[in-house]
This record gives sequence, C-alpha cells and structure tokens, in this order.
Amino acid sequence: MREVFADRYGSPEGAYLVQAPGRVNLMGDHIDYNGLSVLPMALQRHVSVLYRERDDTTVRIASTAKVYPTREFKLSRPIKPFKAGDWGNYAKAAAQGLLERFEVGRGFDAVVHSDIPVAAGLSSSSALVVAFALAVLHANDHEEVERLELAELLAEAEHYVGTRGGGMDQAICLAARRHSASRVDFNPLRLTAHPIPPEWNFVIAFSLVRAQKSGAARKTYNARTRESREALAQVTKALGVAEKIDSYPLLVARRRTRDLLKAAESALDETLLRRFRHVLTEAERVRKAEKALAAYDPRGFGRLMKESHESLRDDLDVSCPELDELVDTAARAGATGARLTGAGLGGCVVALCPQERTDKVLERLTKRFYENREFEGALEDQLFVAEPSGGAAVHPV
Ligand code: NG1
Repeated sequence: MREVFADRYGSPEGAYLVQAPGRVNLMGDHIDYNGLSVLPMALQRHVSVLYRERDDTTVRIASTAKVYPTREFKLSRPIKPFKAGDWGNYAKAAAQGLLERFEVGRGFDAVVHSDIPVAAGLSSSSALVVAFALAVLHANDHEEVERLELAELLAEAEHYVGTRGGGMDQAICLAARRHSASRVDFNPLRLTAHPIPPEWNFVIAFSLVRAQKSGAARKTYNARTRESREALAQVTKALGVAEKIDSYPLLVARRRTRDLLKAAESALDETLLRRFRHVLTEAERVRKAEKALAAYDPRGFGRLMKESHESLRDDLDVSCPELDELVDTAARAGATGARLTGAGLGGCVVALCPQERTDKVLERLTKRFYENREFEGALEDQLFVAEPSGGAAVHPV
C-alpha cells in the first residue's frame, strides 16, 4: 500500500490506516432486511484504506489490485454515481450518506487493499463502505460519531449501489468484539456479544462462485426482499391484523411460528409460502443458536446450521451445487454442522468443527473440492479458519 501510495501521491507521511473487517454470519441469513435478529462475527480479514487528507474536497482512490482503476470525485452534493458495478460507487455511497448528515468538506488521497475474497458473502462491500466512511469522518475531525448511529446511517447509504440490503454487515463491521459473535437486533440497532468457545473452530470455504451483488445476484437478492414483504402483507391481511402488525418482529412476537405457518398455507401461493417459512424458521434458529452458543452446545448449534442450509437451499432457493457440495463434504469429514453464509448464490460456507476434527475437515475439503478446480490466489484465501475479530479502527502510520 505504501508503494502504491508513494507512486501515486508522494510520501505517505502523515497518513492514517483504516481497517474494516469482513464478517461471517453464523445464523440468520436473508432476515436482517426484515428487521429480524442475526448472529454474525467479524473476521481477521480486512479492507484497509491508507489515506492522507487534502486541502480541498477531492477524493482520489487507487487500489493495490490492478483490476480496480483509480477513481476521483468531489465531496459535494449530489454525488452522481459512476456506472453500475463500478467499485468507486462504494466510496461514493459512504460520502453521499455522510454529506447528508455532517459537515464533511475535506477530501483525501487513498490507497485501498483488501484480503477479503470479493463477492464471496463475507461482506467485502460493506467493509469498503465502512472503511471509506471512517476515512471521511476522521479526515473531517468527526471522531465523535457513535458507532451504532454510523452503522445505521451506512446501511441506508449502501443502498446507493442498488442493493436493498439489511443492516447486519455495517453493524458487525463497526461494533464487533474480539473472540465473540454478536446477536444484532434492529430498530433500534443493538449488539449483544457472546464469546466463541476456544475449542469451536469455524472453517470458511469459498465455493469459487462469485455472487456479484452489483450484477445478476442483485436481482435475486432484491426479489427475496420483495417476496418476504409481500408474504408478510398477505398473511397479516388473511389474519385480519394488517393494520396492527406491519413487521416480522411484531408478527413473531405476537403469534406462534406453528400457527403462522398454518395460516400461511391457505393465504400464500407455493413460492411465497416457502419464502415465508424460511423467514420464520430462520428467526427461530437464531434464537436457538444464541442459546446453544451461550450453553457451549456445539451439537445443538451444528444441527441448526444444517437446518438453516436446507432452508436457504429449498425454501429460499439461494444455494448452488458448489455450496451444497462444500456443506456435504464438510459434514462427511466430521464438521458438526455447515451452512452457506451471507446472501448465497455463490460465496462461502461456514462449518463448525471441533478442534480435533478441524484438520481433517480442511484436508478433505482441499482434496475433494479445491484440488480439482482452478482458482486465483492461494488456497489459504479460499479456505481458512475464522478468527472472531474486533470492529473497524483507524491507526496513525
Ligand atoms: P452479503 O453476503 O455480503 O452479500 C447481504 C446483505 C446483508 C444480508 C445478507 C444475507 C448487504 C450489504 N448485505 O450480505 O445485509 O441480508 O446478504 O443474510 O446488502
């Protein structure tokens, strides 16, 4: 990063380094955008931004990866997006969101580097938005902004790139605790940390299928948000409570899952029924998984992971053959449970492995999955053990 910086902008003296972690979601996928709680943890992999402030409003960003060309824009409203899919839009998303709330007129020169696999369901996009946002705030002497307030603002701001996502990624990226996973609740946003037992290993394996959120996967993702909202509207209408119950959290607080599924059977068509069932059962699995984690019950946790994967595959239709193969291979090699993580349609799986079986799982995945396939970069970038890490931070260099 220093080399690229020196090459583009001169000496990095006086520069700062922002590091924003990727995340793995352990339970609760495709429900955060319905306001339901989820259970992610931050990873030891980061988007890093080395930046030095300027005297004007210009923001210049370069990447250590050659595929991402240098981008430049000004911190003044409105910020017109680059064309769809352009990586510079993540920086613009952060800037536009912050401009609406704060006085931020000082730009910077920056170099970005990431060791989070891109489009792999590990939230590299939100890490990028968070890293830029912290750079903008820090360059403009706004360090007082509260983490959860910022997370809520950035969840909204990221919609600038076109995906109507939930708020899980920005929250865990900004407010994660080391050695812990966190239950994230929404409206208002809150995090409750739970230590990960040291003998539980979460293995992450990339399917090598990229789910480009700015491309085709976006359509499916946005369709799932729409379908789940539609299902809610139809069920509450059929129950005659549409005026009083207008959200999933209210619905699951007032009625039992079993009763709701029964009502949904006659109210919804086959597709919406499956979407609705995923949302309700996944919300329940988050509650149970949190208990299993607090009780140090790996078997219980693993069973829930298995059920969650089946639900994401069969009810939500967001798995793919490679993800199913990874889940299956990990389970056969002795993982206690495995599931796809994040938005799906490619990306990664996460497998819970007891310490004594972790090497076997890693070895079997290498042999059965990665040895037959071509991929860019090292094997350790596709397959690694997660280290539950802390939230994003700014350091002087
Ligand atoms: P990933 O897996 O990073 O594409 C997306 C959403 C999350 C959440 C998950 C599915 C964004 C920024 N992230 O994450 O909010 O809905 O899918 O659980 O849209």
